[in-house]
Amino acid sequence: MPLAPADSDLLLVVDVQNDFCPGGRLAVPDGDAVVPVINRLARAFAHVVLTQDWHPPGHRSFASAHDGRQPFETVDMPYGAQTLWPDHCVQGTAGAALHGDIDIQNSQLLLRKGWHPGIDSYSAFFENDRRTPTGLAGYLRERGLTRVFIAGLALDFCVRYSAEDAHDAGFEAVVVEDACRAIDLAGSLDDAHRAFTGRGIARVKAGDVTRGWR
Ligand code: VGL
Ligand code: ZN
Repeated sequence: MPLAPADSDLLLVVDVQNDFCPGGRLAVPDGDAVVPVINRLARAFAHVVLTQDWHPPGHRSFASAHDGRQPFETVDMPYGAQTLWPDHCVQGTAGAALHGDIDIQNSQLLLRKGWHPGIDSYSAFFENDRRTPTGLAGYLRERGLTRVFIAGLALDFCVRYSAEDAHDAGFEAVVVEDACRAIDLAGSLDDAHRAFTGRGIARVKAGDVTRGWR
């Protein structure tokens, strides 16, 4: 079904950064394949927001910040269970930069997240404590944007939780599946699909969105 973005629609481009692409510190398989898809997709939208995972050195989501722990293990944080990651997207490093081929002249906001030293932030709306807002919901509301199309990395972490939170905050959430790639850790991709289905979050293809707009 063709979907022509309206003036109240936003494209949210999540974490298309060097560290999440092949050769990066937390590489998502085939992660850089989303870049041309997203560049094309963005041209169909009047409104685009980008996010950037942006951790201080020694961030508590890094396994290296926990004695004797390895990446991809789970630990208890004050706010609940947290997967530990390799050091990635450290503020100011080349790995934290957006992929160099991202070419979106019409983006309006670059939202950095994950900068609280002790809290991870998958979602573009809330930190992983599920209570600390990033301010994005207020920004969208104030601008009259009501539907959020989501693309980027990784489908089963930052894209998933951004879509859930957008939906729960009263926005319509649409995941552009072929403009995302997944980490797929311990069933996380199946979990993401179940979460989308359970909440009625639509999954579409980039070709459906851009059709008629070129
Ligand atoms: C992400 C793990 C850690 C993501 C960010 O962008 O999906 N995943 N930090
Ligand atoms: Zn991160």
